[in-house]
Amino acid sequence: MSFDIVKRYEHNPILTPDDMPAPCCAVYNSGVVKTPEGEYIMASRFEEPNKTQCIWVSRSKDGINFVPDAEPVKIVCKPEEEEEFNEIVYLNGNKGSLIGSWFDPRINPVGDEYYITYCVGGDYGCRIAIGKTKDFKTIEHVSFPMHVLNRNAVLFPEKINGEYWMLHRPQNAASTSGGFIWIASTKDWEYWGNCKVVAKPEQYWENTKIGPAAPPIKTEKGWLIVYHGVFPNCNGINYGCGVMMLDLEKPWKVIGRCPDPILYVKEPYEMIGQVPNVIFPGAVIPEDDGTVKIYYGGADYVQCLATAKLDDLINACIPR
Ligand code: M1P
Repeated sequence: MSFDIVKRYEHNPILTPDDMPAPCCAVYNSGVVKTPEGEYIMASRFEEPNKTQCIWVSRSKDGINFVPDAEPVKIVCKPEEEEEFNEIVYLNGNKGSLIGSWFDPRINPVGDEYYITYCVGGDYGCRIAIGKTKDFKTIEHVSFPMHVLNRNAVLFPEKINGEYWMLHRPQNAASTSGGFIWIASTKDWEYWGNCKVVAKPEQYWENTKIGPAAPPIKTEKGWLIVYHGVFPNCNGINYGCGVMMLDLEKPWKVIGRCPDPILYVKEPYEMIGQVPNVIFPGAVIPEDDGTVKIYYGGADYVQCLATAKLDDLINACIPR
């Protein structure tokens, strides 16, 4: 059974608003990377009490105990891009409003560079942004790869067939509901094409929508993908986390998938928060001992950690 292959860290949550150096009402849905030097860097969605959101980085030696930076990440763009950037990320057409919104960051190592994919909110709806960073203190804006009403973007770590590839989720116009996992590719980070549907909900637990969660992991069997799926409760939503395998050369082709969630809402810190019954994975970090660390947000409030054996995740994907 796939239900018991993931173990929650016994002292979850690993990061809460009380750990942060500035007032906040939530810190969650983080992307994480382990650098070649062995440092874990976590970029979290940080919500100020006035609901402005930003990305806040914390660092760790063991992947469990994280120390937040003194201030949030700065997002910078070239002077000629500033007008477009501000119009897209700020509310009220940026007229007198400083309420911007960037959230749900993913850290994507591509080659020897770190790309940050994240969502921006604003007058036009949610849109994916891509940035690049060296020090995780400043993110340099690269592009808005897709039209509005797109989210959950993650990047493949290497070129496939000479191009860079991204998984993402177009959403319904009216709400964040709806949506399948799509793929697109680019040669230059500016213009994207080859847009294809990769996967749709298949089981009850993921009935409402599925979205890519963490950058794909290359295995001998294919690209291992962790994703979130949502089930509609009579009083709201209920999230789970699933796995599937994509073809190494044709990453739009699902070659294996687990019918059950590998992680589903069970603990109080996943049920009680700003949005109840949410587990929102954002990173899967392979370790040398064959395990992986799975980082996920709990109830849109705190940051949590779980572990699994990489082989168990691979074997949970039933070939098709
Ligand atoms: O509130 C649950 C989640 O809702 C959105 O995620 P998605 O539409 O991809 O399921 C995001 O706002 C996410 O941050 C949030 O955790």
